Amino acid sequence: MILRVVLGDQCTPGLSALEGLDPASDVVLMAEVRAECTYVRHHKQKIALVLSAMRHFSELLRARGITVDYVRLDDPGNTQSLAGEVARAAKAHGARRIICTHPGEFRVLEDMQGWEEATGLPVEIRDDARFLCTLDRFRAWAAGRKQLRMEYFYREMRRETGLLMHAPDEPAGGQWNYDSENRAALPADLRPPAPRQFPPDAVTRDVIALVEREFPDHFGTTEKFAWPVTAEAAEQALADFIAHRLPRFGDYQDAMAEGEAMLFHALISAAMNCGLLDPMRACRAAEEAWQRGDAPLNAVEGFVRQILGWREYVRGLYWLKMPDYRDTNALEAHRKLPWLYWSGETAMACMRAAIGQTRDLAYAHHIQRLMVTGNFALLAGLDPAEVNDWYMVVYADAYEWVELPNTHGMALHADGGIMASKPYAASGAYINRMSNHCRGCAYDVKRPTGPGACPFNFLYWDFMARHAPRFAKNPRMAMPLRTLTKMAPEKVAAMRAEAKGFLDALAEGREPMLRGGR
Ligand code: FAD
Ligand code: DLZ
Ligand code: SF4
Repeated sequence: MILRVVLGDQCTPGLSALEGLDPASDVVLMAEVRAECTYVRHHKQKIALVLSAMRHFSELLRARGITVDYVRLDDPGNTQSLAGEVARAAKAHGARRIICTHPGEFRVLEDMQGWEEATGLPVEIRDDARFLCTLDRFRAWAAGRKQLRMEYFYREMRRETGLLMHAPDEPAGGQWNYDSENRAALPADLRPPAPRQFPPDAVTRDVIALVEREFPDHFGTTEKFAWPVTAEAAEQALADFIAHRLPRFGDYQDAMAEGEAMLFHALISAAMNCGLLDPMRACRAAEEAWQRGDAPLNAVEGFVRQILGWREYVRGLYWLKMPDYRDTNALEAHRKLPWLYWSGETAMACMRAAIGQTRDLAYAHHIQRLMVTGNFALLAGLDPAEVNDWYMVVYADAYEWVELPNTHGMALHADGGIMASKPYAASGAYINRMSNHCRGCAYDVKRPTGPGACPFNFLYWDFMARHAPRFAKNPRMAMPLRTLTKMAPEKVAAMRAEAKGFLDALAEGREPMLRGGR
């Protein structure tokens, strides 16, 4: 008898751990365990989503005649760790071997590598074939390269998969990348269509009650839970995106707007990351929409680039660079994460919007993560370990393989530039250009310093001054550094003093512009 282990983010019928399964003898183990719910104190919606997806998936396997040993979180005897449950099940079923699929996080791989010794049984860890680029393929691509630029990786992936290609070396439309056409702000008279919601079914309602009981202190609320928890629902979510939002996804990919949490985004990462939706299926569906003339190329290419390019690239990078990657702190950032990241209580309208929707929906789109909360953390010099923890906690789609490169590398530049050739640092002007948040903000985006000045402004120049020597030779930083050298030294000194005063005040929970601030 072979014990086949399926983790919470492996709810995929074609999972490599299930290949060759003999329904007459083999048993699939799926275990809800406290250790996985609390290694970071995940958003309540993330736990509910994963446990509900696991329960639904176990029923699907059973309906196919497969024996599933499903351990619920509150089952008596649950040892509350993956290793403990594997050992218990192996003994109970008299297993001869254990088969599993490569996990998404380094700490789980290390754990899995100890299962052989813990159980005395051979453990086979199979590749995770749900990704479009194998880890070996990525390693081969990275070998000998000085710079690991996503764009070049993406082009190889386009060639290899034939996605959006006219001929072997000819991208559809003649261009590889339409990023420059993805930068419009949302016009005042354009209301994005409301995405399809997936209200909790009976299984999810049970799980939400369990989460509220067992993890009452975790971040976030569950009232607005609307995630797909089955492959069927994930397919409907994709179809809803392709029909109603994909055509404008390209134009407004970088836009932000007050009261518009989702704009034209796909909302599929949470489902895709736990195995409910196949990434190639999502890319092909978008390509077909373009071929039918239902969506323009800039939208479809932008979408395919995110999945075939960025998603595969960050995974490859994670496994190439771990475990040392997460310990780097190239910009020597040591400030503690201010409480406002948890409370959302701030007079900064852009931060309040991003954090508020994160609490209510376990979702913020890419530009909010990168250019609002991420940018603030970068400029303020917040400790990467604390910021990484925050991003791991607060999003329904957070798994370290994708969260870490995006946060540590792209948003914080803590890897010293492996992922991005320059830091994504921006002043309030960027946020003002891409959103309408500044109009209703207590701060003045046009003021660089002085009472009511937008914090992103003085923090930006403080960041530039702080790191000027490091970036002096980086051609992509030449423009802001030149502007800095042209500024009167007193002005720079005033902004730096203001930045320090503001951050010290935040650390003490008293933001100057926030009435009754903590
Ligand atoms: P869309 O904007 O509609 O994009 C479509 C799909 O492309 C996404 O579903 C996702 O699978 C993929 N994608 C887009 N951008 C990226 C990217 N940079 N890296 C990997 N895949 C991408 N994504 C996660 O899945 N989990 C995370 O924990 C996560 N943490 C992030 C942290 C930071 C600081 C930043 C800047 C980005 C992070 N991202 C993460 C990437 C991105 O923000 C989310 O994938 C996206 O917002 C998910 O929403 P969506 O499905 O509506 O995506
Ligand atoms: C995220 C998560 C949660 C909240 N709970 C479980 C669980 O109870 N059992 C399980 O097998 N997996 C869970 N997961 C997903 C794992 O954390 C995930 O498999 C690892 O982080 C590796 O990607
Ligand atoms: Fe954000 Fe500054 Fe604009 Fe306020 S003024 S919304 S703090 S960028």
